[in-house]
Amino acid sequence: MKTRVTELLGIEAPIIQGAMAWVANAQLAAAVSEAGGLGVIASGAAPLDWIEAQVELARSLTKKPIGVNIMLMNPQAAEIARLLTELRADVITTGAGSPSEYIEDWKAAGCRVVPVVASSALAQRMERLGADAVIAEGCEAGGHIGELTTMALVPSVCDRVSIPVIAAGGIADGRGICAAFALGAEAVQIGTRFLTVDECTISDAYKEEVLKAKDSDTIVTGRASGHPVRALKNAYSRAARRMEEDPATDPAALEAFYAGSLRRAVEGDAKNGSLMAGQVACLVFERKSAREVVSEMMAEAEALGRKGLSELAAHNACPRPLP
Ligand code: TUI
Repeated sequence: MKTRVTELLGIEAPIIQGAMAWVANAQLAAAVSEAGGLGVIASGAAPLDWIEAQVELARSLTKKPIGVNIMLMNPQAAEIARLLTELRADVITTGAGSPSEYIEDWKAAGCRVVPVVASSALAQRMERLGADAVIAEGCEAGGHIGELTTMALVPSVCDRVSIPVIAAGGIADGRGICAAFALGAEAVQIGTRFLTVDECTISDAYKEEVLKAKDSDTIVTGRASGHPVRALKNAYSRAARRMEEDPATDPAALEAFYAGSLRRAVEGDAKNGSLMAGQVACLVFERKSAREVVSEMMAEAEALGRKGLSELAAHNACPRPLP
């Protein structure tokens, strides 16, 4: 299918893989791009030489477009921004901040620029500065989140910018894609559903927790410090929340407690690591390949898209067999 986003990015399915730090490497990104979506390498807090090597590895694994994400809270963001210009990344997505100062250089290098926004104000600023599209990410998402839900944010952004909008947060199947399109989005970004695909190289312990999760199993920590993060409930996230709620907690001790927590989860410590995942972890209950996930979600969305409203209202069953 075609939308302005598939045309802009040169992809077949309007699905962008979320750039999950320590998770979204060349293997996962190449698998999603090979499946017809846009794979995205997360630069997270990784060293420059790792980022460059991952981009080169992805380019050797697929000839299709690949995106790279820059996490703007990273103190090294300026260096990474320069590296992505030099590498002429096909697509650059950004998160956790405003990429205003980098957009001009990226555009001059021929990159497509697609910032993640959590408000319509930032979306409008990004459009003015030359962004090609924006990803409107609601707080159902995993990891670092804003305040608004996808249901409120996506139509609000769509009403206020002319560039294409990609919906993110709370989408894990064809129903979610169809709903996002009804809100005005022209593509979706999907993170959590890709955590458990065969090509995702995170620990099995992390994958098992995602597969087991129910709808009430995520928690938001870090609100007090201004960096809210959604993750699965476990010993780590519950302890973080307790420390945040205790007025006697030393802020430096809390920062030290957060440090390295995502990496620990990715490497297999499902108790003391931060198992970042979105609320839709409850919709993820099977292990499949990236290709199967992309084609299944698109088939579900296309089938729903052919229905009229009253037929849609009668559709109330999960499109996949529940475990
Ligand atoms: O960035 C994300 N999700 C992330 S980044 C990350 S790494 C991390 N690890 C530990 C602690 C904190 C982060 C894990 N997950 N999503 C994109 C996103 N961007 N969500 C929300 C925003 C956002 C919020 C405010 C973007 C811009 C913004 O305002 C910027 C401004 O200047 O107005």
